[in-house]
Amino acid sequence: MADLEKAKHDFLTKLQTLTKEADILNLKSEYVGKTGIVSEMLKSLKDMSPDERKLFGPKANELKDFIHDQSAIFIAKIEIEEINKKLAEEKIDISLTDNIFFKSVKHGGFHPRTLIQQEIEDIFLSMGFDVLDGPHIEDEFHNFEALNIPADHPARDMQDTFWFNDPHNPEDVAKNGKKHLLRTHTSTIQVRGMLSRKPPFRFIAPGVVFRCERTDASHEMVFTQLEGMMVGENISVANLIYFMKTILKEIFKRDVEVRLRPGFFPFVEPGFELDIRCLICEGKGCSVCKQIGWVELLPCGMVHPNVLESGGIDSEKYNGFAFGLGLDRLVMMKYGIDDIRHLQSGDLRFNSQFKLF
Ligand code: FA5
Repeated sequence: MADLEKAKHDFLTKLQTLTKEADILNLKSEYVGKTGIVSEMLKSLKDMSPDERKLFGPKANELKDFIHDQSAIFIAKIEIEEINKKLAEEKIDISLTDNIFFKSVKHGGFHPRTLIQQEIEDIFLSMGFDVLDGPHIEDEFHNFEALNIPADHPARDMQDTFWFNDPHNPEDVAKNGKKHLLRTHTSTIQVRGMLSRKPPFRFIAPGVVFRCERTDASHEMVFTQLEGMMVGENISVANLIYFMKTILKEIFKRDVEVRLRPGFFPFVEPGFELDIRCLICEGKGCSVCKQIGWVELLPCGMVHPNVLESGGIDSEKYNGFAFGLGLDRLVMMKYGIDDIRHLQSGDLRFNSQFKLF
């Protein structure tokens, strides 16, 4: 029994001096490993008398368990100390604005298109408009038919369309319904808006659109439009012009030269093209305005009765206006950006020139 007490005392004394997990494991093995001090004592049980064995056996096993437990406790202590040390070393004082962490972090900012879109949304929300969204993948009903552009109508060629493969087989079309495409304009949301509400209503709908076009300084294949629609009783061209002027005044915060000319879109009658005097070259002629000094920005018009009827609206009782703002071009005019492709470039040297959060 005295040997057991001594073994326990020696083990504890040595354990308290150790600071590494590997050393503790070695010590443990020295005592309770295959040929360890306590293990050897247990082996000697067989040579003892039954009375001695009864007394010594449980005590030796108790010591063995004690050594296992103490070793595990000391290893855990070392691990905790290591974690605490690491935490103390890596602690960042976030109240210090000029520490190394803050110096190395570059602050992000909003994309210029987001800035303008948010500004326009705020303007229209303050005038009682809702802001709607719609799917990028559309069918030909929402992109064309409901907008008074039936199949084989030449106006389908005005916007080069990315069609999905599924529809090319006429049997499929007959079975599955309308062909699918990437929406070519946000006017699809006019249809969705009309079908989901009752007049009077007014909404805008910003979003990405897709056209299979060659790109140049003012044309992208993926670009952004902002649709607007107002339907009610006795809405006039004067109302339309008021809202168009309001957007431009609020965005540019100064007078900009615009011209209104007749424009053809099957979904409006009469239809207009609102052009802005090119602010990149001040009208002298450049690659953005194709040397003509004007940029097509905001086509609009009075909603065609056929469109109202497709949207489930009584065209005898109600009328309205719609517009489809070229949001990227507005952003270009506002910030003097001379190539639309900068907007999608993801180049931080470009993006970081705009307002920070
Ligand atoms: C349309 O897309 C009509 N849905 C707009 C409309 C809505 C008219 C409601 C009447 C009533 P358009 O194809 O012209 O029209 O495009 C509208 C605007 O999007 C253009 O004036 C122009 O500013 C912008 N835009 C057109 N094509 C591109 C392009 N490839 N890249 C960048 N902007 C473009």
